[in-house]
Amino acid sequence: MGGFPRPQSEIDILRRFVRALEGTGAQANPALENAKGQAEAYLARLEAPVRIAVAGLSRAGKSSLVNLLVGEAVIPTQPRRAVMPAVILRHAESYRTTAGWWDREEKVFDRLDIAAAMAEAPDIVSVGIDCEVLRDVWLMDLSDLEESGAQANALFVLSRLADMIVWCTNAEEPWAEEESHLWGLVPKAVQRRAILAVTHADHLPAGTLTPTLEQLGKTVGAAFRKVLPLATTDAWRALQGEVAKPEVLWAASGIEPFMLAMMEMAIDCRKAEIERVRRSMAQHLEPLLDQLPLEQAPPPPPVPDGAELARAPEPPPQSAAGKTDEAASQTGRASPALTAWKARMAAFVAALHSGEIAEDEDFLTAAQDAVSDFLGDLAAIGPVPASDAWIEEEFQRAQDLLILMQYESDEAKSETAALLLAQLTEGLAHSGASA
Ligand SMILES: Nc1nc2c(ncn2[C@@H]2O[C@H](COP(=O)(O)OP(=O)(O)OP(=O)(O)O)[C@@H](O)[C@H]2O)c(=O)[nH]1
Ligand SMILES: [Mg+2]
Repeated sequence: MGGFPRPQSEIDILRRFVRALEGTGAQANPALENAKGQAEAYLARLEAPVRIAVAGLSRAGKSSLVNLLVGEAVIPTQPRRAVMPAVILRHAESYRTTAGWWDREEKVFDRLDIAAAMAEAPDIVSVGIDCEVLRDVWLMDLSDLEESGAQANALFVLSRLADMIVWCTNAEEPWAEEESHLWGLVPKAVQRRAILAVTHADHLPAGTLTPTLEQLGKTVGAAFRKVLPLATTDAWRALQGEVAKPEVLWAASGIEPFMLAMMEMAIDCRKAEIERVRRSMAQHLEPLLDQLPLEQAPPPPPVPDGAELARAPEPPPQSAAGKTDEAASQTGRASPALTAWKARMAAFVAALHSGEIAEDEDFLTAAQDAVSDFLGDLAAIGPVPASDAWIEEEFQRAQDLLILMQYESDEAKSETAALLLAQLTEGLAHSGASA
């Protein structure tokens, strides 16, 4: 599997870069000030753990799996009456539970106390525990995805926080109809990195596990990197030494191949993120290093492939609103982002004409897909100049809005969504983006 990648040299370069900028009159130079903000954002990305969402139908075994992975019964697994917001497990030196909201300050308890946090009716709960694995990954237990009252919140967490997903399906009724529907709501960017955990494998009668897995492989296997059986409660009992031969039960539980696959995928996520940051550093920060009176010259950022270096230098930052179509056309060609978005919009319009999009809900879903697919296109286009950073932010915001709109009783959802798409199109066309 290899160790979890730690891009220490990039982190050192960025820290020195930020320190050097703090000590100069960089504030007077908008390009340097901008670069400092970008270096800080890169640092945050390089130092952040990979965020793994654990989702699935109610009682599928999500919390049991998360508890097993940290080796501690942190999240309750009894049936409950109240809906449960997303619970994020992350590393902390000592126990700490936080009730969080999207729009107000969080409330912190200096102990492990999910019940106390829940009593505050938060949008999200975060639990800090001193567990080694959480230094590299966050585990996010998403409950009640199928509950209308909690779904928007869970999808919001998925779209804003998750890097990858473990979907739990119960082996006794694998991939129920409702799961297909819920899976369809998961943002595409998250769906791309997914493992299917087939829980309660120990409940299947002898001889039925293999055909169940084969069937799942045929039907939904293509959507997942791996489809792996799990007997989570057996692994838990083995871990607690509650059985005569814990090692035998542990080995049969499937937890080791699962952990391996999960960490391999997390490592892939981390490597891809490091690569993106490296390319951006080479493109945006390297030219600025010369301008800095660094006491100790940092080594140049790692050089990616030749194509990246051959790119034109970043144009000076300019406001997105100030440019005209004319200005954009003066660049000689449409930006890759605009081209990608136009293609998405053309497909959207074609679906409208063909009658594929017939209802309000279809329109909204298609609009969400267009925006989410475009965000994927943007990621594939690669690093963008700092002046184009607004594109991703703007489309992320639009994605959030479209997700939340599903749960509003707005009569004119399609019109609102159409207006939003039009605004995005106009923004891109008029910006003269070079990305
Ligand atoms: N036999 C068996 N029981 C399991 C397994 N995984 C979970 N369970 C049991 O299934 C029940 C539900 O598990 P949870 O972990 O609470 O499931 P959840 O998906 O978090 O449920 P909600 O939060 O209520 O949606 C509990 O009684 C667990 O002990 C498994 O692999 N095998
Ligand atoms: Mg649970």
